[in-house]
Amino acid sequence: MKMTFRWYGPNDPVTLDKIRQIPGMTGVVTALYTIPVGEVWDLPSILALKKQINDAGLEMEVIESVPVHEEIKLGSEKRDALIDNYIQTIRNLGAAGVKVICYNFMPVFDWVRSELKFRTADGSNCLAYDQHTIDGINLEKQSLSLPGWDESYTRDQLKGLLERYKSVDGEKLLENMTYFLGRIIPVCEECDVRMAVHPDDPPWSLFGLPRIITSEEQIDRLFAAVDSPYNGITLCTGSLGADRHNDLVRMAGKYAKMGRVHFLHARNIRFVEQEDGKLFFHESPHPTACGSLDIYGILKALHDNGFEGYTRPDHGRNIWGEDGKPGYGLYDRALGATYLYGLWEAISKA
Ligand code: DNO
Repeated sequence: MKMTFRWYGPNDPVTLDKIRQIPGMTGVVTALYTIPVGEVWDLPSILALKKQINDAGLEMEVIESVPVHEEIKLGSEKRDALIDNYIQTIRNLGAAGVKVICYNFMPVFDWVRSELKFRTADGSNCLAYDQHTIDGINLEKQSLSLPGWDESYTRDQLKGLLERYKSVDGEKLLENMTYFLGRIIPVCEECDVRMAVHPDDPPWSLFGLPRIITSEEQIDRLFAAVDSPYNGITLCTGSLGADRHNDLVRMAGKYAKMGRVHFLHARNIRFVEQEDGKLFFHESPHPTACGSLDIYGILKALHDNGFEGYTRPDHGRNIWGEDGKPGYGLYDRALGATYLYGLWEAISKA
């Protein structure tokens, strides 16, 4: 397991120097944030970013994300040219020594939370999901945009996109994803770059839009559709774990054994029971005891089944007065990294 840290590029207040001082850190996970979705990432820009990272004593072996254009997800006639661009980006990243590309296939929106600064009992704040608030969102009347997304839309653009997605259900979306992977995976094999799809967060359909990377059954379908070790996943515990039907320990073991887990996003969440039974959870410190997920069990299952991928501590709270980008401040993620590192050492030596 290689420990990495997400870095939002030169404007990230969490600088490379700080990341380097976290024990066990080997590299950062980042992206070229200035290139519009759909365009080719040119080699000189990739190499310049890599140099900046290497000069700080860190590696750049994982990209999160190369976003997939909506026309590809919609399966429109514009998709082939956009997939050609995506392929050229894979080739350029491979030439620069990148090993894993994290991406997602969620229509329109990336991760969704209802609160960015939910105050917990110890005075820290974190991201939370309250089904009541989500149910109250009307996208006809309001727009939705969260920090950390690769794209955001004006109200009119959003309206147009939502309209076009009316003809795309879960089956159609999976078909479009299979088409996309069918074209790119042979290139990944050639360039030795592994694709690691990020599960849908949360893992159910929202605002009438389909979401398909949600469960063991769906991930099995995805793997069968394009059967190559280069077609893998980012095991994001907080995303899949939001659906209590997902047995994360089992999934971690099974997919690690298949050699399909290329990247681990380790995050814990805590479910809070509501009187009316509606879902509420907030993100929690990474250790098992602090949340509802068995982080130890997941790491053990990965270890015992030969996991050799990259890991990063996912979403941290804002603690010690830090006012960081939601989920991506320094302190709590650094604590998470050392916890995960220690857990891995103990499991490996036991
Ligand atoms: C949220 C992240 C996601 C992830 C993308 C991958 O914090 O885990 O935004 O980067 O879904 O494409």
